[in-house]
Amino acid sequence: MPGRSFRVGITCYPSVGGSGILASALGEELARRGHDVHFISYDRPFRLPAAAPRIHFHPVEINDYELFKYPDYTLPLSVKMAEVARDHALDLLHVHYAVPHATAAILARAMSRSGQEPRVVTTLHGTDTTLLGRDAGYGPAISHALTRSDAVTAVSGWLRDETVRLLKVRRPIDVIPNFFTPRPPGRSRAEIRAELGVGEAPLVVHVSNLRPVKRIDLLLETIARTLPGRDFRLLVLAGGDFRPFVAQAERLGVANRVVVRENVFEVEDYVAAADVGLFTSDSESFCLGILEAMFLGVPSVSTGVGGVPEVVEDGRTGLLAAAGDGAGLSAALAALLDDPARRLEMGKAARHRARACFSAEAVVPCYEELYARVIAAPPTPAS
Ligand code: GMT
Repeated sequence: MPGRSFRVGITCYPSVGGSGILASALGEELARRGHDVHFISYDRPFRLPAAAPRIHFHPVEINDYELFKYPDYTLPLSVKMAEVARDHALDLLHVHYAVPHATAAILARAMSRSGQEPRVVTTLHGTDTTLLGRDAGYGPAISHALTRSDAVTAVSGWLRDETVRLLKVRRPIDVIPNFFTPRPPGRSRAEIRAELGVGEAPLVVHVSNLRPVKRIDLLLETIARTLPGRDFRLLVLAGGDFRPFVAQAERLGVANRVVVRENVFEVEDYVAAADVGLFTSDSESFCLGILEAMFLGVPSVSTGVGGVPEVVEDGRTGLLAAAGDGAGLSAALAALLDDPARRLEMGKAARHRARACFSAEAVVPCYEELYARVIAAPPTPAS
């Protein structure tokens, strides 16, 4: 590892979600490069290995006092952050997803002894700005935490610009894109396809938490539009409950073409068994699902919303359609399903772009440089 090693506290949502996945991957990569990494959260991030050198986990205990109608997480989190920062001489707290993590980190820094304050790095992932930033009950607190962070990063240029536009934040925001490191394959393509019972039919894959912004209604509509005259299956790798969508799938007559797997750990094995990705979101700051598919040589058809055009080069490493455009998505999907040679060529270009621009080797040094920069500077004043 070039340069010095850092002692980093990482806070993220530990359950299924792009920001938690990215934060866990970053922690793993930092530890691999010799840094000491301390995860501070209410649960161990689900993708984090059970035991790994230089990775530590500090759970935040939450007391459900009778007096509280709503249990509070921000204060116990900030106290734990300050405690871990003191006991392990952390150089910095790197929080993923601003709410409430950035506010808790600012408070932890303020509670630390003068001269021993950890620096605060906040990484914005999307809905912390695009959804909560618009909420009058959160917006001012988010702006405050961003202004008082020692550095702020966004996962795409689009998200940086949206943050400035929505929150009127007047401070530099570094763009550091997401990265992905595929785990070594566990089961072969043939084994996965046998498990799914899809035979030799082309397989379209969708990976998401199924929140409303992902537009699962549009996903199913796109499948229904594309099916006539074609034989293929849709695999939904769901980080959420698919049951609310079953009725629509039946109404559209596509239920027998859809296979669902919820909360799978071996995402890579399933994605590698697919031929095309399909993503229909109304908003996406980056879309980690597209990147996972690209790394596995699977080109995607997607709405070209938010930061997605920074990930996918339309026509070369995937195909983009307008937001909400079922006909456009279906035409693009049909074009790839009907042309296996184009699909393969696009998949190869996608994998090449993913490795060149969005690998750990390309991206993690940007965080290391940022850490060195913020540690060399004095902490940002609290007010
Ligand atoms: O997609 C979600 O709703 C989850 C959310 C999160 O913070 O976990 O995802 C956001 O962060 C991901 C990782 O940076 C990005 O890949 C997603 O595009 C982004 N989601 C949205 O902007 C809707």
